[in-house]
Amino acid sequence: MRTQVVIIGGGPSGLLLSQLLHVHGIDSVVLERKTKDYVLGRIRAGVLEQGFVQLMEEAGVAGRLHAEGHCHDGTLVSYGEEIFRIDFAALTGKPVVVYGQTEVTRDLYAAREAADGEVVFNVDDVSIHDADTNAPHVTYSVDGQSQRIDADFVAGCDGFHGVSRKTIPLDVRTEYEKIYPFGWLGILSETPPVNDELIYATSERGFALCSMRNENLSRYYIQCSMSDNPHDWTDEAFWDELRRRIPREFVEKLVTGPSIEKSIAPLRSFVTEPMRWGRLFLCGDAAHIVPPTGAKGLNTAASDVHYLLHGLRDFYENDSEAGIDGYSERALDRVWRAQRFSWWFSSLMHRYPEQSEFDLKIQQTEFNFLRNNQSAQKAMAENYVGLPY
Ligand code: RFL
Ligand code: PHB
Repeated sequence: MRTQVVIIGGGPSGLLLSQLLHVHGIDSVVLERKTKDYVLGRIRAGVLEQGFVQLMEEAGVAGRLHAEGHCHDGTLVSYGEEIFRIDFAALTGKPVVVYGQTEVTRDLYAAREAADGEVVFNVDDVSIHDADTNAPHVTYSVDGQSQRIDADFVAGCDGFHGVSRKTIPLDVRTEYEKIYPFGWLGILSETPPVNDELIYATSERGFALCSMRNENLSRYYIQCSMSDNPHDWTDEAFWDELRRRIPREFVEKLVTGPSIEKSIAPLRSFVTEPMRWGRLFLCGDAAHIVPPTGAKGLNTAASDVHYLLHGLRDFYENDSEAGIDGYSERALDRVWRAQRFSWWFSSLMHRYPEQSEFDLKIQQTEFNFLRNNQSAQKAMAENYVGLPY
């Protein structure tokens, strides 16, 4: 088989890239290790930047997002009983849109199917060959049969645990990593959200986030130990702990119910450089991970897709390699800014195991500075709604 771009990974990065390439007349094949149901069963991101929404529009898949997504003009931030609002609309003129990653992925799969786009599920043993030449190919097996696809380019959209990043030789790549000494225990429940905007809360007992998917579907997280097991957390224990971490006025409004999903996510900051090796380009979690506090993971994956799309269009439409040559540098510039923001917001909002009295005072002072200083709020809002591409 032959195609122009082989895309490894059928998560949001791979599907968005595939659909955008299709809109611009470039063929691709997506290879996904799991089944579609498995990919759609992963509960992840919920907050989209305008840049993401614009890419969904360009891809021709923004109908349901516009109908069912909710624009949020601000967010609440609390420290114990102290609470204030960051007004994104007043500070930046832009909102964010709450629309789950599951729905984004569902819309993209529907569009790929409607366009007869090729997505191969259940692939095993994916291996990238000759990426440092102009004629790369990918081998894989499906149902025990070995297959080969020849292509002009390979897009590595296969997440943090994929094969693409590892294909780049160790002497070519540099990895930067920070592991946080805690995780997030998240639940989904069919209850109305406690507030119509998100609440990022911190307290003596640690971080909590009140988020949502729609009017009757809430997403809540609490900071937990990475040694915790989600099965040991009863729903009651989760709700009790959440109540201890959010301001009293919201404790009174909180509607609880059975969880329909419960899982623990680690917090990690990670970047690999460069994001390109010959004809192989890394996009999204394959190249970088942020702690979820700033809601930047999926959004940064989307900016990578944007830069790569422009590079590939430049190649096919203008016979120019300038765009693909500049891809890694342009993507990494924005990636590091998202890393900085995610690290800063995570550091502000979590309790650390060996935090000294000095560290706590600094955290409290940082919080007060953000609450009282318009410039600090503007910087926060600009990063949260998304820096320009
Ligand atoms: P994904 O989603 O991991 O998809 C990669 C796909 O590649 C497949 N794969 C392979 N396929 C073929 N061969 C192989 N060898 C393969 N190895 C892997 C996998 O099965 C999978 O389908 O990466 P992608 O597409 O780059 O998307 C990244 C996002 O999923 C991620 O950044 C976000 O979910 C992060 N994130 C958030 N991002 C936001 O922008 N806003 C948020 O509000 C937000 N909240 C979150 C989050 C991530 C979380 N978790 C669970 C880490 C909240 C949480 C709790
Ligand atoms: C979510 O709704 O899952 C969510 C929202 C904001 C974040 C992280 C996760 O910062």
